[in-house]
Amino acid sequence: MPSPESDMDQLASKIRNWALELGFQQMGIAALDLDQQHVQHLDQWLENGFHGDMGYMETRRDLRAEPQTLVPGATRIISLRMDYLIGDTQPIKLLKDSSKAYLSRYALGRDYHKLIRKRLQKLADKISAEIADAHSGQADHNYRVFVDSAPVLERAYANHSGLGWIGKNTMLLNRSAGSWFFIAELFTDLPLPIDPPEPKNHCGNCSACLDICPTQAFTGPYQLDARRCISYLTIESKAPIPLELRSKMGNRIFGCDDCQLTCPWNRFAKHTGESDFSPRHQLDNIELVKLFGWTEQQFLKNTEGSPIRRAGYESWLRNIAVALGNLLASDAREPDKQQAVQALKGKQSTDSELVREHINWALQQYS
Ligand code: B12
Ligand code: SF4
Repeated sequence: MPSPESDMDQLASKIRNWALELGFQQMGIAALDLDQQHVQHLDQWLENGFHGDMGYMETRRDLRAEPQTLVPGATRIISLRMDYLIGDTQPIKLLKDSSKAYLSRYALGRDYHKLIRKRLQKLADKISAEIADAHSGQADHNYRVFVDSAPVLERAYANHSGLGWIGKNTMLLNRSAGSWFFIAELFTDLPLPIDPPEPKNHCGNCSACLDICPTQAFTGPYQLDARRCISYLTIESKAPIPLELRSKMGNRIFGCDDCQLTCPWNRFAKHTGESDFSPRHQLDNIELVKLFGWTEQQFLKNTEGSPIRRAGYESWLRNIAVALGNLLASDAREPDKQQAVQALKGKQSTDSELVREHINWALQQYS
């Protein structure tokens, strides 16, 4: 008779195989206890006000710090990662072309929340079926699946479960996959064997990510002031974009990848095999004026099932107006500038005061 311990070993290796079959690239298991260094890091971050208007980071602090309260009875976290980088996009070239829009590589295709949640559920179902088989249909496990939006310190757990180390840019980095991947997890009460945590930080003396950040959002290694991060400014914040940061945003209209693009470990990043992450509506190579021309109905239609929806139409126009202002201040071709001026003027009478103000700022950049 196999011991309960070896049952769990066998189950863990089955879970690993199922995870790969379901399109995850790696899986690791950690105990639920959180290294208090992570909690201290979070508390310091909140105390510094680095979360800006992301009130949920503050109000749900306790759930993040005490995950036992999130899923009563759970003792393990199965952490998973899924690559999302698309092969044939040319991010660096795009960032240099001020007439085109740059959107974060993660946001070009289908919303990962939906895709990953479904896969996690399938993984949980397989585990349930396996346990039911082993116990003549009598047993089940208490679990919950999460990706991104739950109050879970995902990078901390991914680090605990051996998926990588936390880099100076605060990304989870993996020696054979860089950082172009999402993280997700399954909380469970099954006493699965724990994997060794990533033992080392491999950033060394490199500070490429800290140096390249267009808005100097890092106050030091491992310290990100989100209020200056273009990802926060273009996706999370509903406020006017601070004047002193606008010219630094270039053509980045939804998120930012600079601190990943520059990371040497991303030479080892693998391209995703998920066709759902393929770019929609030519978002990987499209003129700013075309996107600015979308009506609200077009925006809602074109962003159905896409992470871009999160920003909302008003922020979308605000962000593109800034990028068009930067185009007008650049050495772009005169016809491109004329098109930008026309596009901006065409929306100058919008009801949104926020958008109007950004349009007026953009037009002032034309000299
Ligand atoms: C809020 C948030 C943001 C905010 C704040 C980012 C931040 N660095 O905190 C904003 C909007 C700016 C943002 C931007 C981005 N995000 Co974001 N974001 C989150 C979210 C929802 C919470 C992150 C969090 O808890 N922040 C609080 C601070 C304190 O945490 P932290 O900096 O990560 O530090 C923690 C640990 O890393 C650790 N730590 C950090 N440094 C050190 C050093 C030492 C010595 C120790 C011991 C511990 C330690 O302590 C902290 C507590 O665990 C997570 C999803 C989730 N539920 O976790 C996604 C998440 C982190 N984001 C993700 C992504 C992809 C991005 C972007 C690349 C998107 C884009 N292209 O625009 C950028 C990257 C910017 C960056 N350099 O971080 C992925 C990251 C995947 C990965 N490989 O790491 C996540 C995990 C979502 C997911 N499920 O895949 N994000
Ligand atoms: S995502 Fe861009 S703006 Fe944000 S920290 Fe990284 S390089 Fe800076």
